[in-house]
Amino acid sequence: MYEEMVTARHYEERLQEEYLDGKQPAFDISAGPIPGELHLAAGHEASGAGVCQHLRDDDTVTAPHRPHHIAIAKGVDLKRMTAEIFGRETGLSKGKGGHMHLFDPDVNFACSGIIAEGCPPAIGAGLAAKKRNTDSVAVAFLGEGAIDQGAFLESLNMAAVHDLPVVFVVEDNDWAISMPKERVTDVENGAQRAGGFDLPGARVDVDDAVSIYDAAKEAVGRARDGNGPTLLEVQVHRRMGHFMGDPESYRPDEDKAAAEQRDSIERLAEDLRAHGVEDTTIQESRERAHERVEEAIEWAKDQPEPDPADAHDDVFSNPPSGVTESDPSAEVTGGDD
Ligand SMILES: Cc1ncc(C[n+]2csc(CCOP(=O)(O)OP(=O)(O)O)c2C)c(N)n1
Ligand SMILES: [Mg+2]
Repeated sequence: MYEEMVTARHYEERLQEEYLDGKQPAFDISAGPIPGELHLAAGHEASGAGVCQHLRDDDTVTAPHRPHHIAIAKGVDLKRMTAEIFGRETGLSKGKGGHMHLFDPDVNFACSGIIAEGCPPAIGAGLAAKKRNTDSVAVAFLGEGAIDQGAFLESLNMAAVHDLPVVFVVEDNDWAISMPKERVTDVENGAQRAGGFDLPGARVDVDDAVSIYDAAKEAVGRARDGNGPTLLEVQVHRRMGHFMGDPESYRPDEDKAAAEQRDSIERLAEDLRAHGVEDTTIQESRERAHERVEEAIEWAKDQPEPDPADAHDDVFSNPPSGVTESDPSAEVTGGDD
């Protein structure tokens, strides 16, 4: 878990550097090697690592717009994921999805830029597992800012009514863009939502990977054993802006400083030391993680850009009339997608 968490943190720090390349001084969002928006998950690492430790490749995970730590923990190929973020042809979706639309069928991972939108596909995966009589489970991650979304609440209901092998994991980082949790919802503990659907709910109050691991073990075990869904809320923290370029002018300095104090990676390192793990072992783990990230980024930056002539390939399942897969320049005259 420690190595995975260091990988995820270093990944975000390196993407931050790459992202800013060429975008200054006027912050041109389309410039540089990573065009478009980028939501980094530094501070969320304990959640992905603690939960996904209990998952297999055949289990499904859906993540929100802040997905990298979860993708890494689920075992998504880091090189192809990085190529996707850099918009390269060898990316997971040939560079057409970008960082909010990572999709890897090899390990059943997907994410979406629409908040709470991972919940319905996760219950679909849970229903499929149940109908196929397998013991696969599905986990939907979402932010605390999404706990009043219809897609989430309807999914809780459906999962409960059909007793589906699904775990909902709410990552509470205290903020939804510039909106603190208490201004948008009356429940301090998002896991209370479970009560309305008569399913088990639990909250992990500290940014601690081991506590999240323990809570997720119970929840995933319950789903795998055929005992239905669980709602888990886990406390994480946001070390960076909502998206890259967010000046965070709405955020009190003390809040950011307090969040940084709650570093789950340092906490886990201390736990490891307390359990007799040598500093050199911890350091080697860090070095392996850093090397893996550097290798993925170097590889991705070397990959070819997609051919503009392929722009419409794989985009429409039923192309609008006038557009053929190989002739994107043709005039679009409407369609039924
Ligand atoms: C349905 C929907 N409404 C609004 C948005 C715009 N939006 C993007 S992220 C976000 C806040 C998400 O906050 P939270 O769920 O707490 O996740 P966090 O960013 O804190 O990880 C919003 C409102 C969206 N993507 N989808
Ligand atoms: Mg949030």
